[in-house]
Amino acid sequence: MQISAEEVTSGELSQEHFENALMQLKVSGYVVLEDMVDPGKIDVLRTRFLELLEDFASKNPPNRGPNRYGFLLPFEDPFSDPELIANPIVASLLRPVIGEEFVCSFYSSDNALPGSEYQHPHSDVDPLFPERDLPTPPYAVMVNIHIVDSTEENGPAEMWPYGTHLIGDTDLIPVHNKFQDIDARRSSPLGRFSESLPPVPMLAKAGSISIRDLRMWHRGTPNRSDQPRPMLSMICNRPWYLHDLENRNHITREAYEAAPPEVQRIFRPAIIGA
Ligand SMILES: O=C(O)CCC(=O)C(=O)O
Repeated sequence: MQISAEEVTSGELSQEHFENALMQLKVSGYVVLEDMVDPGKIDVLRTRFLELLEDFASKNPPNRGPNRYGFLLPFEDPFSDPELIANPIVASLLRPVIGEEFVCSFYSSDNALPGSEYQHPHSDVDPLFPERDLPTPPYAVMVNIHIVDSTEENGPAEMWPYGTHLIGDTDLIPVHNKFQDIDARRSSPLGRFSESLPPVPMLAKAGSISIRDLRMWHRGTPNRSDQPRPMLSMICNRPWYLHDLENRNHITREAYEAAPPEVQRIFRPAIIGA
């Protein structure tokens, strides 16, 4: 969905855009908002981020499948810009879905490098009530900030926008950690399902922000270009749900106290310290 400069400046979507975006998020499970971040800011973010990625990839093995890395972001300029992490348009869509008091429990990145492969289709979250075949109301979303174009060529994430975020049957929900299990995927019920209901690539220009229900089935795809395809990734959720207690963001006391109140509110699950 194309967001206008006036909407970005005022921090408010038109009524029509608001209703449309909310409907996409609730029904399809995700929405892509285009032209949300100024191209100059994106250049600065991309330049700094690619330095961090190069450093991380030189010191760590791939952790999300071949040539694919995820790592937490430092809470510092340019990543701590309130326009990114407490964006009023994003917040206006999150509040009716995951509540007024939503927080960010994981500020990270997803990076498909050249040579990355298909991931196992997966949901990013285990069901809250695994013993019950019941969908619950939404409680967590992934907010991706696109700092490069996601194209057919460079490994866009693929989505299954058929209500997969509403499935409560744990026998069907794909586990989220089998990223390289391609043979099992092809022969599993999910593999057969993915042929009859094919995934949709999440194509997005740099400067877009996408929001997806964390339960939705999706996967990474091969990056066939010669450049990395990074995305900044914020998991936002109702305050009682904490995504990954062992991998929380660290924020220095000084940076936390210097942040605007809304950023402090959103980032209160982080470990705040010296
Ligand atoms: O980066 C992507 O395209 C998707 C990554 C993903 O879904 C994951 O690593 O869980």
